[in-house]
Amino acid sequence: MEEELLDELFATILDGDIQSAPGAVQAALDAGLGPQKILNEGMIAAMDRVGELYECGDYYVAEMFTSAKSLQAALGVLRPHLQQSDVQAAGTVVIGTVKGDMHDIGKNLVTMMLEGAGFKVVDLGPDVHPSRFVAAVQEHNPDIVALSALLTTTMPAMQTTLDALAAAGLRQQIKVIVGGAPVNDEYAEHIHADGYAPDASQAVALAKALMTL
Ligand code: B1M
Repeated sequence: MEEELLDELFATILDGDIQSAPGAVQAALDAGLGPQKILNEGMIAAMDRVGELYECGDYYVAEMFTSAKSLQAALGVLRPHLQQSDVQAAGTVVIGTVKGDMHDIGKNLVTMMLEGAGFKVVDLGPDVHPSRFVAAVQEHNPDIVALSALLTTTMPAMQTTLDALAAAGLRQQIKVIVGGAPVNDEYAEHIHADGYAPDASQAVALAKALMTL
């Protein structure tokens, strides 16, 4: 039964079925499946499959796009279940996907989980120029800046963003954390970021840990 519901959700996302994806999440929730299981096994697993199909030429950008839309529609239903509402404001985070990179689903998930953990999050969206990160730090005085990148070609924009923050004299007052599929610990160290998180829940754990330093 659980497997069937997860398979159904997986299929709605794989097929880019924007109409049915929210209902498939609701059905899984109604059957008592945990939100984290629904997210990981029904939704993120489907997007990974979409990536594989794109890589081998079975899917084009259009299919990737409708799958992304259906995942976003499904997330709308899951969002309140991923968030715990009874937590204190834990700090302020400015988040964005770096310049040149339009992928925002992972970043949106990180935002959602940080908000759920009580952080105030200023979400700058995708394709954020380093100067916009600088302006946002000046305006919002955050504790943490979180950078997302999904393309190997946009990873260097993380470095450029860190350089821009340093040039503006802001680097010492914030912690910068990075994430996204091609990013890893080694890269974070290489660009002198303050931390790397492989997924949204570890991004929350990292942000919380940095707040205690
Ligand atoms: Co794109 N795309 N895409 N795409 N796309 C990838 C990333 C790719 C791996 C597909 C593939 O070839 N297998 C590939 C990149 C290859 C590479 O660089 N090595 C790729 C490509 C090539 C492209 C284009 C260049 C295609 C083209 O036009 N020829 C183009 C680039 C556009 C641009 O950005 N300039 C492009 C476009 C698109 C769409 C617009 C169609 C769409 C994005 C829609 C959107 O985001 N609104 C899209 C999609 C959907 C994907 C895949 C299929 C799925 C990405 C996703 O949403 N995953 C992706 C393949 C894949 O990743 N399996 C692919 C689900 C999401 C929950 O996971 O984003 O990894 P993820 O986020 C995770 C973690 O990474 C982490 O936590 C999240 C939750 O656990 N995390 C953070 C993310 N950010 C974090 C920040 C943090 C911490 C953790 O801060 C501290």
